[in-house]
This record gives sequence, C-alpha cells and structure tokens, in this order.
Amino acid sequence: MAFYLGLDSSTQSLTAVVLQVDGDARRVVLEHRLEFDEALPHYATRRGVLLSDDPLVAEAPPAMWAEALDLVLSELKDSRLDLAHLRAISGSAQQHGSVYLARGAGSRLSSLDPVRPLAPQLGPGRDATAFFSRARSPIWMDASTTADCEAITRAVGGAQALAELTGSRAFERFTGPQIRKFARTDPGGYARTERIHLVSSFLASLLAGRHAVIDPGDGSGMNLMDLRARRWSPVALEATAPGLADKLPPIAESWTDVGPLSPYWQRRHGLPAARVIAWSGDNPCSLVGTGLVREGLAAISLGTSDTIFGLMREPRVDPTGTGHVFGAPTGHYMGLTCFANGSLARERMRDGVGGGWTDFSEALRRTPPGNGGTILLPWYVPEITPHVATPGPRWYGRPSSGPAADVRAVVEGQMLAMAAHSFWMGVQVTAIHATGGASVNADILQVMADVFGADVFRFEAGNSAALGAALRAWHADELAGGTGREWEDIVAGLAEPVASSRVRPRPGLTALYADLLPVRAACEAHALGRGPDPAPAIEAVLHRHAGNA
Ligand code: XUL
Repeated sequence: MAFYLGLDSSTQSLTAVVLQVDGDARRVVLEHRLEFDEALPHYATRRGVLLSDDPLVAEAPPAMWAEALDLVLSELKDSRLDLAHLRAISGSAQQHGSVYLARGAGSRLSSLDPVRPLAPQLGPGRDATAFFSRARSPIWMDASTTADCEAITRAVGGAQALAELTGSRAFERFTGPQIRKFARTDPGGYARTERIHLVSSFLASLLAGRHAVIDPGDGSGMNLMDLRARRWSPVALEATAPGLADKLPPIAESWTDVGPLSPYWQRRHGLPAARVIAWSGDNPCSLVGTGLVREGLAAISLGTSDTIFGLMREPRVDPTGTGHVFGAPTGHYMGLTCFANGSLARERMRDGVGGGWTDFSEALRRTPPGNGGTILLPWYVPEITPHVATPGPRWYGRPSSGPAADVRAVVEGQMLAMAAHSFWMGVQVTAIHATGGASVNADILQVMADVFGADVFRFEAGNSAALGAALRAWHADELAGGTGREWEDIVAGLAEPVASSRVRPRPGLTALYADLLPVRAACEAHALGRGPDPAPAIEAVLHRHAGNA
C-alpha cells in the first residue's frame, strides 16, 4: 500500500489531496484546504493578492506560500493516515507567477533548521542577507507589462514568431515580460537574484531542499521556452533580460524525481524520504485531474471565465494569437483558450427571465435552436478571445424576441465562440468533460453537445489540479520504480466524469450549428471591423434550416 500526495497552491488557497494505492485499487483518502487570507492574516492579502495602488499590478508574498506549505504538511500529521507509506509528492501551482531568490538561497534551502518553523528562516539570514531578492511576487492577474510585451515581441520578430517559438504571443501575465519589467525597474534586485523560480518550482525546491527544475507544462507559460525543443530559447532569453540563462533552473520532464523530501520535512513533520516529483502549473495538472490523457477529449469549464482545453499530440499554435499551447505533463501538449465573458453574461440573461436557473433552463427549452436567426457576441466585459478592449454586446441577425431568446442567444453565442476558437487545436473532439458552476445545468450541456457534435459528460471537478498532482506523483513513482503505467490506467476510476450524466448531440442540430459557425465568424469579423455585413449569410442559413431554426 502506498500514499501519494498532491498539493495545489492556487491564488487563494493551498489544497492537499492524498491518494491511496493498493495494487490496482486506488481512492482519495484525504482532501484538505487552507485559505490564505483566513489562515495567514498577517500577510494582509485579499483573496491571496496584496493590495496595490496600481490596478494593473497584482502581487503576492512568496513567504506566505511557503508558510502555507509548512502548515498544511503539519496538519497532515494530525490525520489518521500512516504517512510512513508516503511514496511521492508532487504539486500544482497558479501559472506564470515568479519567485526571486537571492544569492546564497541554494545553500539556505539545503540547511533549513527543523527545530524552527519555515517562514522565519526565509527572512534575512544571520548575516542579514535576504532569502528573496524581491519580497512581492508578480502573479497571473498582473497586467502591468504591456511595454515589456511589446519590446519582447519586436525583438523576437513579431507576435506570430513568438507564438510559434514559445506557444503563445506575449501576454502581460507571462513570466518573461514580468522578468523584463523587474530587470528594468530594479536592476539591483535583479543582479542580486540567484534563481528565478515559478511558484511551482519554488515550492518543489522547498520540499527537496535544493533548486528544483521547471517542467514543460509550466515553462510554456513564460514566453521563454522553445515549445518543441522543451528547453530555454536563447532568442527569447536575449529579448527578455541580461544574463537570464544563469538565473533560470533547467527544464526537465514533468515526471522528474527532484530528490527526496529534505531533512527539514522529515524531522519537523515526521515524514519519510518520499520522492519529490517536479511540480507543474494548475492547468496542466487539471488536464490529468480531469482525465484528459488522450487526444479527442476536451474539458470546458463554465465559471467566472469560460475555458476550453484539451491534450494535443502535436504542438499546433493558434494563428489568431488568442489561444495558448502549454506542455502537457504526459509529455504531449495541451491547447487552452480562455473567454472572459462567462458566468456574468449568463447571469445577466438569467435575471431577465426571473432570476432563477430553473427559469433559465425553461427559457432554453422554450426557444428554438438557432434562435430564429439572432446571434449574440456576448462581450459584456473586455474579452480575451477574441481580443476586445471596448466592451459591449454585439447583436446580429433578427432582433431577439424577448428575455427567453436572450437566454438562448448567450448560451449559443458562448458555445459557438468556444467551438470556433478551438479549431486551431486541430483536434476532433468526441467527448467533453464539463466542469464549473454552470455545468450542473443539463440544458446548457445539451446546447454544448449539439454545437460540438460530441457527447458531453458532467465532471465533478472538485480539486482537479491537486488530484492531477497526486496522480502525477503516482505515475512518476511507478516510472522510477521501473514498472510504469499507462496514463489511461492512472486516471481510471478517479479522474472520470459522472457516467450517468451523458448528454448526446442531436445530429440535425449539429448540422444547423455547423452552418451557423461561419456565420458567427462573419459577425465577429464585422464587429472587429474586419468584414462585411453578415446579414445575407444569416438569412441564407435560416432559409436552409427552415424546419429547425
Ligand atoms: C492560465 C492562467 C490561470 C492561472 C490561474 O494561463 O493564467 O489559469 O494559472 O491559477
């Protein structure tokens, strides 16, 4: 019998999931969460983020993430599990955030004192040198690096060239632009930096007591990694900051054994010398934690923002520059596209039909698929995909017949947008795992199934990133032990959707939506000032599907 620990350091909390494996039997035996604001109020974060005068700046204290790790591992001791059986630990962390360790950090990592808690040891040392060369870490919500994005893009030869090289065009929250800003605005701090870690590799380093590697899953969120070669791109490094190659950890596969849990954790928390497996980003870990270990499966998360992601065997890059390609922890790739107008837009229409989700469902059932030719681009807030800076919904085709039709317009508008903006992944989707708040609504899932022409299953995601990390720890331990297991076997029975939740596509309606897709694309082009009035195209589709729409 063996235990595997998966941790997820997200924006607001640290979650632990313990997986018990006994032969072929596997089950989750512990789930535990610590909220940063509540458990560690002395860092004065709000939802895990430090207050800032500049609305574009978003930072968090790296010492808080370390202290949370110390607390959660001490709390594990209080569980009734016999952790002598703990074989391996891996983790997941919010992507893109960076941690700056000062000169001498490597030796301090290896000599942590088990008699004292961790956090005070990460302050200035006996010789008054700081452990961090920057006390506040920029995180994924930061949008303050537009000038750096532009400079990097220019130096690398344009947005398309950067996307082809690293998997994404330059994004403000990505680590390369953040490092460039730091080197530019605090050259002294940059010079004092021995190692720049991601949140994921920083926490793995604390556990192993030595600088850990960065895995390709999280490395691809930096605008610095050559996506295909899975190593740092000299061109991107050069475009970012001087001497950067010497400050970054090496990139190594996601199943890398970084070393045993360091003496600090063994002595302080009574843990065994378990393997520390490379950590990864939360999205790559969720890919495993939602069971998407083969091409053809996609996850759609319907939350504050809507996200679609799935595994890709080949690194195809989005030519429109809105999607991301990350490394997948399986050794493949993953595509991810994010839409800012998710639940807010749905709630707006729900309020129009009486304010309840039952009314929302009822409206979907009462209105015809295709919505009588009403097409909505639901850009109530600035949109990420496609890039829309000036918000405002754009209506096309025949006027909406009222609040119920508005409900259908928002759901169809969102599903058609997700289908349109995931074609670039080049994957024929046959099944979708739907997660997030709105995925409990079977009528929304029916539209999803009809638009994608794929079976849709509800997935109770819970702690999918932490579960993915625990499964990765198990996978890596099996590999290191020479046994090895197929990914399909690793996720079986754990990272699976609710079997009875299957929603099947209706072929006639899939044909209708297939015809509406280019029409919606024409509406989008028109709204962005790049195409003619789509009205004739909408009428033509209505005519063709007169019985359905
Ligand atoms: C992905 C991204 C977020 C963070 C959240 O590109 O920025 O999903 O990883 O933790």
